[in-house]
Amino acid sequence: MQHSFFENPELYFKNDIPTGKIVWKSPSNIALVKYWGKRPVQLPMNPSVSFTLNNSVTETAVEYSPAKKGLNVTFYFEGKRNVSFEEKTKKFFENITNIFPFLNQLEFTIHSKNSFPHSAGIASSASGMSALALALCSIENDHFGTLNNENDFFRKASYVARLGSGSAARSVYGGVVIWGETSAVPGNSDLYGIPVTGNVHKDFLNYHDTILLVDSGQKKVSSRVGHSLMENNPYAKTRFKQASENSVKILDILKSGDKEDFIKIVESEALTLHAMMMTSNPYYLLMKPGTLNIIENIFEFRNETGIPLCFTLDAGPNVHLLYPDENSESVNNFINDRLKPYLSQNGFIKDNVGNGPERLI
Ligand code: 2P0
Repeated sequence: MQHSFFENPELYFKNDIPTGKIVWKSPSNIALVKYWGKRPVQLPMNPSVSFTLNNSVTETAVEYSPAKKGLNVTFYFEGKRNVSFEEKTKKFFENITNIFPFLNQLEFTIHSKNSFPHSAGIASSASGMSALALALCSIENDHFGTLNNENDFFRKASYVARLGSGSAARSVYGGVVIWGETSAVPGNSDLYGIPVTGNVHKDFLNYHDTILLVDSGQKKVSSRVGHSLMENNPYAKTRFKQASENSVKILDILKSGDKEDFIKIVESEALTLHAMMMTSNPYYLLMKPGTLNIIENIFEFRNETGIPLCFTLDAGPNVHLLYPDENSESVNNFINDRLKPYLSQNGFIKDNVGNGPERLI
């Protein structure tokens, strides 16, 4: 599918300009194989594969009405006017008027809220941008009827979400999602994510992700800067090749249900992401002592019990614990008995693989 599918110059109101309200709830996701490094415009240097989460969601209400003085956005986050989100969203909308020409005819009031704390280290750009992209696709379909086919609807939502934030391309579907070209999966693309849940073993479809909040401080480095550091990272080429191979491997593993092989890829991906940050110029150390203490404890727990608990990391110090549903009691006890000293006052967030976004209004 080409860019032209997504850009339809006919999508503008020829007569009356409507008023309406659309609400979407969209989840965050956690990458098993990481996207780190991109090229213009928001295209990944390698494929990535993720679990969509269930409880960590953004709910976004988009109210639209005829514009008095051209495209305009007023943005409320958690009930308060947020000028920074407002400017970011307006700029984003201005950048995608070729995709949705009707944006120029509307003004927007947006109310958005997250189910998780702002600085929890959960990818709020993934849930936030996917909710927004879904709302824009709903405006298109409600008034032009051009996205009645469900595949077309979500594919376009993923394409648009990607332009807002790369990882958001993966949040428009539930279960397991791949974003980025690999010859191993027919139909996938750098332009949008596609769901691969139909080929996933049932044990992985109700996997748990408990997010341990080691540090709730500000991010040390933005995703934008993090991705750009890969442009001069001496190991970049090898890393992109490895991630492509790991994407193919993880899809096979997810299909077979092999937890030992799952652990090897997922933990290696997390550590490699951090290794990329450590070997960039300038270099960043995003783990905290608590992060390493938790990882050591996971290794010990796994050796002692044989329970296939593993970890992954985002570009920060918090630790995602991934484990099967049947081990949730043992892992809960492990967190309470051994990991509490390394957690910040926010503790942890219990989540699991979810079914994807939902339109509420
Ligand atoms: C991922 N991360 O695959 C990787 C792993 C964080 C670590 O994608 O610049 O917010 O908006 O495209 O998606 C975080 O970066 O970056 C991210 P942009 P994004 O989930």
